[in-house]
Amino acid sequence: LRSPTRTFSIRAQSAPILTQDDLKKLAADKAADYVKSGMVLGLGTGSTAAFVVAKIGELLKSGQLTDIVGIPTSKRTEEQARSLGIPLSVLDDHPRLDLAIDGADEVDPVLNLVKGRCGALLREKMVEAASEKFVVVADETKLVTGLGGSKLAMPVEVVQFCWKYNLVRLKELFNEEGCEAKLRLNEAGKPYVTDNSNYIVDLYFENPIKDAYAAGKEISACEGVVEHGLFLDMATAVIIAGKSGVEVKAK
Ligand code: ABF
Repeated sequence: LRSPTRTFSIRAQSAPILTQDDLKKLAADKAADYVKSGMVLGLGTGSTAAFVVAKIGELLKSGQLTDIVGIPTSKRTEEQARSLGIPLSVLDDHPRLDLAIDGADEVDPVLNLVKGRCGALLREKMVEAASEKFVVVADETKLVTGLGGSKLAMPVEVVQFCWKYNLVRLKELFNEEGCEAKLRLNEAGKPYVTDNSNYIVDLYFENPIKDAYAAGKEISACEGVVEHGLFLDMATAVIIAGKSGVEVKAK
């Protein structure tokens, strides 16, 4: 077992009916406490991370934050941040970040994650691995007892060349977990193409992945796999917003 996590709770003062977006925004607002003037900051992708980017934009506009440099994890986030006037750069110019804040698709009890359902896993992993601290923002629906346990997609970014060959190999790696593998399609029914011009194979597990560390290594060893959505030992803290308040789980 990995090291136990510490948990801090902040109780909601009253009990209003909160939507999932309200919960995401609560987590995002709490994450903004970690952001300090002068930081080089990784900007995540997805609906929860978008609330964080919006909050940073607000704080910059009001002068409560200054001298921030944002490193976006997708073209979508880059556009949002640019529209809010957040100064931006790239890893090539800022290879060490102070902090990255991003959402997740699954969070397990030791703060390992599945990420990438929004398609930005490669840039997210590069930016978050380069950050001194990586804070995850999520609502309570993302909590799982084991990765792959939500029965939703665990994405793998693959090169377009012979993608079907890799889809079959990936599925075969997880026969024991009862794995289905599907090429991700866009709204027009064509293959979804990532910001890096690759495809995504989504893996669906009948049962949680038995050994996520071994799984990550096996997936990465397939030639033509660019990156996978298992983010292991990367999060320093996870902010979870639930109906009863906001909880911070830290390593
Ligand atoms: C990103 O956004 C991802 O890695 C993950 O796929 C997703 C979570 O999206 P949301 O916050 O919209 O649920 O952080």
